[in-house]
Amino acid sequence: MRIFRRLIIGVVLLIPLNSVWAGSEHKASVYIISPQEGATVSSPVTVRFGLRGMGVAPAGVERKNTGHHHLLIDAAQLPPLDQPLGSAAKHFGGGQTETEIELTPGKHTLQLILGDHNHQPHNPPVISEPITITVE
Ligand SMILES: [Cu+2]
Repeated sequence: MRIFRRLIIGVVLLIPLNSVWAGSEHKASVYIISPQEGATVSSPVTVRFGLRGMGVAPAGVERKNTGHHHLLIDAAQLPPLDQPLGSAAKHFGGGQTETEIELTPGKHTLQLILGDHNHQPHNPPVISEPITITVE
């Protein structure tokens, strides 16, 4: 009985959250599958991109709820989100979902941001948590 009651409470709590999500244009998220936050790796580093709630399309291909990955390496701050992503980000306009990058020994940060067919961040923007890794 107690489990049943918890289930009901859970469902009731989820309803308002759902209506909040429905209010925004999308509920997509982008994340770095690997390496993991805090990992020690050797260069070249394979970075795998994860995307939930949207699809990957190559640059130049206009399709609703799609985009291509952009990788920020050691970016001190996010690029402007109201204009197309420029050379501060590495573009994966072919629709790639992983890459191999050369990094110098030491600490580095990696962060993903999705851009549309024009390399423009979505509204709201789809940005991953930054991760910090150590290269041997
Ligand atoms: Cu791009």
